[in-house]
Order: sequence, then structure tokens, then C-alpha cells
Amino acid sequence: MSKTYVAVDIGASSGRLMLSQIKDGKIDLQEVHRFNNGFKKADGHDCWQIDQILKEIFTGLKKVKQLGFNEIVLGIDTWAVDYVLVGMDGQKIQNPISYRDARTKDALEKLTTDVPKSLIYKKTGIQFLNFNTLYQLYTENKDELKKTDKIMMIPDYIGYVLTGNAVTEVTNASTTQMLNLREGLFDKDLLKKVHVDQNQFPRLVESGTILGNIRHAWHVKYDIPETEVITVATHDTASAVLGTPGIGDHWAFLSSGTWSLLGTELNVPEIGDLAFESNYTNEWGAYGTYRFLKNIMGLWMIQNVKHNLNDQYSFAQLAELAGQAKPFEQFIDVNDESFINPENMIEAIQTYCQKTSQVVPQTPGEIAMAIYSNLALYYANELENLNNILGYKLEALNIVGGGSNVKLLNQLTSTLADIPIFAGPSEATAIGNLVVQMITENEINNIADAREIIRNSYQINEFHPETNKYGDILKDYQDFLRGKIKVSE
Ligand code: LRH
Repeated sequence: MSKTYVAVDIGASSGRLMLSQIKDGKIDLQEVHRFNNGFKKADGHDCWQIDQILKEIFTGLKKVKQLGFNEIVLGIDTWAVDYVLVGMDGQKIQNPISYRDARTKDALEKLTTDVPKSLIYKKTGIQFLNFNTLYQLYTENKDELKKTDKIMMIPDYIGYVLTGNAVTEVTNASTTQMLNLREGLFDKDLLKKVHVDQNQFPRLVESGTILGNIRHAWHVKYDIPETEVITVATHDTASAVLGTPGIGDHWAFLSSGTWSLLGTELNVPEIGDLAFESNYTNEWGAYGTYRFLKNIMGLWMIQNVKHNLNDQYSFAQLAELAGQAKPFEQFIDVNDESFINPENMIEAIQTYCQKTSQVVPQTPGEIAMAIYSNLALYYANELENLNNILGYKLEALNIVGGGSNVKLLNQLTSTLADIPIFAGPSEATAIGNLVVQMITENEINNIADAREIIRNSYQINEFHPETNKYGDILKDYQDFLRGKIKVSE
């Protein structure tokens, strides 16, 4: 009988506790608790409700105990780049501010007039996103930073509250854009630029490090199981890639959730001119790998649209309505900054179409189709970019995460990018979190074996390109992105 493992997997829009055991050579998965997540305005900033998240974790753990599990292993993964400032008394100084908050709007530009982008990229290999931790810390109040004993990334902070032990796990820490690729440490010059001392970050550890047992006080207070916490690949995208059952060496992944993270796994970072110019990132992975990828706006757009429509349609219904609308009625650069955190996503999309003199989508189906068809175009364009940067052709695309269930989007992408798609599992992030625990506990040998087990444990759906279906639409879209063609109705 295998041990009992629990993944705490928290994304920007929801969190869950997944319970798992290895049964008959397969990874058995059971959702124990699910909750909503999101940021709220407080003191003029978009803040995460970190205490509420912790409460939900304890509620989930109590449910685990009620199911009869008295001893478990636990791993935590969350979204990247955000952090908690912790004071000398070990308490958080303020609620963490979301990366979508407007405070970093000009920070990237300001900092990089001082330190050239090319230098930062050579040091870190990380893509330029104006919400990277580097730019968030740059905007932070200097006095507050002085009072800060520890800067902890979100999953590290949760692990710290649970166990009392503080570490900085590398898969997530690399997204700060402050780790030096060559030295394997925080870069001293970049730290200086943001007035941070390297001792303010707890010691760096690899994924698969035992953090410690949950504090006794929590057992007493919440009636939860005996819990050993393992520092897994704490960045959700790192866990998602580990949970992706790709075959061979030349497969691409698309982790499709609030963000669409499209890329491939490398053993050596790629920081050449083309990678720099195309703003590709080399986030550190578990077991000596790198996630070479690009952030694409992703399901955030449809999540917001659903919300704007007062949640009267489910995601499945929106996809069905989209299927009844015409694709490619307008070209949209889904990574346009107007979609990062608009007041109203439907209006943002409509304004974008008006400004570019294109057909303005009106009905829920038209709006959903505008999103799906342009996400598919963007994916196809980036897959072409990836092949050019890498100098070889990626042979398959593995889509994981909630978005892997959207058949319409999968089929459009397969056809536009002319690539076979393997969709699933949708819970790859939790699974990636779990397999690092299982490898650490010596129940699985290595990640190659883990991926084979995953392949055998879950249904993977295939999509294949339909020939000559949309003519030169991808080329036209690429011209549109390069500003070569202005579209009119
Ligand atoms: C996805 C994700 C992504 C980051 C973003 C902040 O949840 O972690 O990899 O770029 O959130």
C-alpha cells in the first residue's frame, strides 16, 4: 500500500486539495476540497486573501482526516512571481499584492533604462513581464522593505506558516527574474537595484526537499492529519510540466489555465538573440530542466467574460455557443496589455476591435469564438516561433490543465499549427506536484517513469490537423501582429 499524498494546488482563480495514492501501478486521484481564489481591492491595491487561502487549506486537511487518513505527505504549488513580506516577528507585514495590480505599470521601463534588458536577460534568461518580482520589489516602499526580515514567494510562505520552516524553492524563485543562471544564486547587482539583501530571501532549495512536519499547534486547532510537507516544484507551471506525459524529446507543452504557457522542456537554457528578441523565458524546472516558454493571455479572457455575463453560462456552454459562431471574424493580439486587468473584458475586446476597425463581436457566442479563434492563432504563431528559435520541429503538442477540455480550441490549434495534439490530463498541475512527492518518498524512480505512469493513468484525447481548412489565415494573422496589415470590416 502506498503512502497517502495530498497536493495543495492553488491557481489565480481557484484552489484545490487532491488526495492520491498509487494503486495497481496507477496514480489514483480524488478531489477533497475546492475553493475560489481571486484578488480584492484593499488600500488601493489588488490583494490576495492569503489568510482565507490558509483557512481553506485547513478545511481541506480536516476533510482528509474525516475520510480516515491520519498520516499524509503534502506538497504546495501556486502561481508565480508574487510574494509576502514577513517582519522580524515572523508575521506578514501586509496582504500580498497581485501581479495584475497596476503598481508595476511603468516599473519595467524605468528599471531597464538603468540596467539594459540584454544584460538582465543574459544573467537570468527570464522573459520581460512588467509584473515580475524584480519590478514589483522595485515599486515597493523602501522603509517597508527595511522592516522586512524575509521575502517569501507565496507557496514558500504557505509552507512556512504550516511548518515554521522557511526556504525559497527554485522553480518559483526563477520567475522573480533575479536568479543568476550561471551562479545558481540570486544576482547581487539586481538585488542591489531593488534594495534587497540576499539574506532576506530564505535559503534556496531544489524541488523535492523535505520541509518538515506541520506544527503541533495546527493539529490541535484544526484536527488535521499528521503531515510531512515536501517542497515540491512550487511554481504551478513547473508542476504542470512535470505532470505532462510527453513522449520523446521533441514535444511542446501548453499548460492551459488562467494563463496559457506554451513551450518546451530543455536541459540547457536557450538565451540566444532570437530567444531574447522573442521574449522567451527559461524558468528553472525540477531535476535540472528548464521551461522554455512564453506567457499567453489564456483562459483569463474567457473567465472574465463568463463573469461579465453574471456567470449565467458555464465554460462548457460558452464553448458550445462559440462553436455556433464563425471563427476568425477578427484578429486580436491576445497579449495586448488592455486585456491584463480590464474593468470589463467584453468591453475591452469590443474596444480593441473598434480601434482596429474590425467586426465587433456582440453575442456571447461571438465573443467566446473571438477569444478561442485568436488564442488558437496565437498558439500556432508561437509554435512556429519556437521551432525557429530551437532550430528543430516540435512534433507534438501536449495540452494540459482545464483548457485541455475545450475541444473546439484544441481542434482549431491542431489545424492552424499543423501539429498533432494530445490533450490531458486536466489536473496535470496537481499530478506534477504529487509525483515530486512520490519520487522524494522513493515510490517512483524518476520523472521519466512518472510520465509513463501518468500516461497509463489518465485518458489522453488526440486531435489531428484538418487539411486545407483555413487557407492562409495564419499568415494573415502574423502580418496583422507585425502591423503589416490593418484590417477593416
Ligand atoms: C500561472 C503562472 C504563470 C506565471 C503567472 C504569474 O498560474 O504561475 O506561470 O507567469 O502565473
